[in-house]
Amino acid sequence: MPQYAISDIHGHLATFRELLRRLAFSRADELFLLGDFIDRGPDSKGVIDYVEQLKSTGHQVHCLRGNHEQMALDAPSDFRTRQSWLKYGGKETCESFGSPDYTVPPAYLDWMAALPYYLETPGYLFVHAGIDTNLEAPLLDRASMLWARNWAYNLNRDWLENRIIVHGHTPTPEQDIQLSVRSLAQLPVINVDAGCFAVTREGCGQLCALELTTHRLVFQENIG
Ligand SMILES: [Mn+2]
Repeated sequence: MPQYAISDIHGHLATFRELLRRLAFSRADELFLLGDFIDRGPDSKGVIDYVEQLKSTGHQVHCLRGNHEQMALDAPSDFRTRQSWLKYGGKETCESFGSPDYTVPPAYLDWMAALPYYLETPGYLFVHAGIDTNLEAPLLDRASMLWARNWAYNLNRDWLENRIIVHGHTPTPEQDIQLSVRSLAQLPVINVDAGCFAVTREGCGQLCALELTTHRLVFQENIG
């Protein structure tokens, strides 16, 4: 019954489906999706629909909120957020809905609004971007969980205890992800975002699945 973590699908439905096919993902397995389902890629609507299809057919899929879902949620009421969201991939999301006024249908905004900021399992803590573990209540700091970069060097291990943090958000080349898995004894943090959308970046342009028990990594190149 393997458990997997995948992050930052960014509208790349075909690549996501191919990765699950290669994992032989089944109802006996469990999948943690760490946010940024939408934006940049060609089929954000299709990614959300597919996740819901998996759930409705008895698959165990747990979804987190990413900064791109947050931007989509804030866009209708905040002009500046709307401008930057459309620029950083929101336009493609609206196009996947065939929306002439560049909006996301309410049912999909409701889906995003229901996404949690973090998830916990025995031994693991999942967030989209990062955690400021030096705060008094790190799991109330939503800004870090959605947006943090270069945060892991300053880890408060007393707070973390023996857990491993798995996250995404910052596109990272395959060899660096491999190295982080080999270095877990020194730093119990794994970024599984292999920059699926960043196809021109060395070592990126891939979707990465981490198998949580064995720490096996499976990389799928962007086929969209
Ligand atoms: Mn992100």
